Amino acid sequence: MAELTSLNLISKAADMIAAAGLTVVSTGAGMSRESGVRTFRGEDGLWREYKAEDLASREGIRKNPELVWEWYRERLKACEELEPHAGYHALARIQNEQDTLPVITQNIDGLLQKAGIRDVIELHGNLRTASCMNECGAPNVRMTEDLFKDLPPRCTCGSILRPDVVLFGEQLPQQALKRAFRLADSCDLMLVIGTSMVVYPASSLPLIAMRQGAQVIEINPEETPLSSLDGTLNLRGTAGTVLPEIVKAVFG
Ligand code: BJW
Ligand code: ZN
Repeated sequence: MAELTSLNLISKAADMIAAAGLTVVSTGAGMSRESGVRTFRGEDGLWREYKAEDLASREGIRKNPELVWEWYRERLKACEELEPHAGYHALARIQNEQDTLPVITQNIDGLLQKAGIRDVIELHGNLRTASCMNECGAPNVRMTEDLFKDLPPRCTCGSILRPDVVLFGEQLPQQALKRAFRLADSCDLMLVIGTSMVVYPASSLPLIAMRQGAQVIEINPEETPLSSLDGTLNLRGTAGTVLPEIVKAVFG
């Protein structure tokens, strides 16, 4: 019976995707879990070992730049070695079949792009470049192995470099954020995949979508603050299993 229910939910989600004019995807760390990227919160989350404010804040970098850079070095190395899982390929298929499928992401791991997905809107930056903590105007530096020879890496002006990711208390890249808000405000359907929905402003996107009448599908093995809202279709499973099932139901 449980299986039947979940099959019905998949076929409902498939119908919604097939019928929607503009579908927008919003992903969080859980999207990459099955590729081997650790999430932040939850059972094996990164914040269990490290305090968020010690690593993902300007103050953290200033206080302990070596620790923060060690952490980003490990994560960069992991991201370079990892491959997108079946859920990523399923998203790429939807995008190819439907032509338009903007994907808003809080992730910095580059796996969407690695899966060939176009039109990725990175809300929390990326691991491709680093820049001067003191914003001296020197150009951004590519994050290659060379950068990690002597930690912490420094700008030509002598200040510490920081990865071009969005730390707590920092503004998100304004163009990306504007586009994400516009998409939330104009989409017919939003797929929200693998985010705990606790970090603002990304967490407000499905609420904006709902408020203007869009439908919302959540794909997450755990409940989030979004799950209990009227109008959310909850698919309790992992991105790597649920997305391929949906794609099979829509396109065969
Ligand atoms: C699976 C799965 C599988 C597992 N398949 N799913 C008080 C109240 C409200 C807001 C604030 C407040 N005080 C401060 C704020 C603002 C703050 C904020 O929201 N804080 C909250 C924590 C309270 N936000 C900011 O500061 C943002 N800037 C901003 O708002 O500017 C204006 C402003 C400034 C100052 C004051 C007020 C406003 C910036 C946020 C930057 C976040 N940065 C990080 C680090 C990025 C770089 C890096 O990666 O190193 O972004 S923190 C971290 O959390 C990272 C993530 O992108 C982000 C979100 O996490 P996510 O993706 O949701 O992951 P998890 O781990 O939380 O959840 C994983 C989910 O996956 C779970 O639900 C699992 O169940 C699920 N899952 N396996 C599908 N296989
Ligand atoms: Zn500098």
